[in-house]
Amino acid sequence: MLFALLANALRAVLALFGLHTEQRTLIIVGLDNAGKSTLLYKLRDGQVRSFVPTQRPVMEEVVVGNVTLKAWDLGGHEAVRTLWTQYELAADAIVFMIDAADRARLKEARSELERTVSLTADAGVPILILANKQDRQAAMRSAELEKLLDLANITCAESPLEGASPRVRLFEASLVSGTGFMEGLTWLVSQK
Ligand code: G3D
Ligand code: MG
Repeated sequence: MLFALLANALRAVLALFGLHTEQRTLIIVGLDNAGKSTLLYKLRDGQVRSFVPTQRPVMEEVVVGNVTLKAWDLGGHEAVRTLWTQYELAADAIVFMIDAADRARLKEARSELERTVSLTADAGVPILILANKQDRQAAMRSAELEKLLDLANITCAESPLEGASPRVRLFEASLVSGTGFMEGLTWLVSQK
């Protein structure tokens, strides 16, 4: 019930995002297991599902109104890196998902984030970092994550003018308990 309500609200946010254009593309990237597929299908039909890892495709696509959502697993897939680079460059907005409870892979996530931020700097694509799985006790909160991800440094070359919104922002979220991602996505789609 809660998921259905949230999914409806999120779809309304996406509808606003695609309101004045024929087509907008939102890319969801991050390491595998961060929660991208969960977000994708939650947006599509308001349900949280389980996924069998061996059936996990490299790229998944869902269309909500005028907005196409594409999810990519980053890391490891060197062979398809050129392809997802093209998608990131063509995106209107990017969600970078992190499993906030997975300290062991934070360094790997950081290097993918750094690559994504620098790749999209010229195009000025807004990036929402979703620090997912905040329902888990081990989850790192935003202050710690921003420090460990070295967010200030990653984005230092593009400090916004005073009062302007930064291009990259981190929000705490839990897809399981339904917190945070609504605020994050609302911020993201209001950037362009
Ligand atoms: P991916 O598409 O980024 O690889 P998935 O990630 O969406 O397949 O999610 C990976 C696992 O994390 C799934 O568990 C999913 O249910 C779980 N997950 C997603 N969001 C949250 C969250 O907010 N909190 C918690 N605790 N778990 C979450 P399984 O067990 O199906 O592998
Ligand atoms: Mg997936």
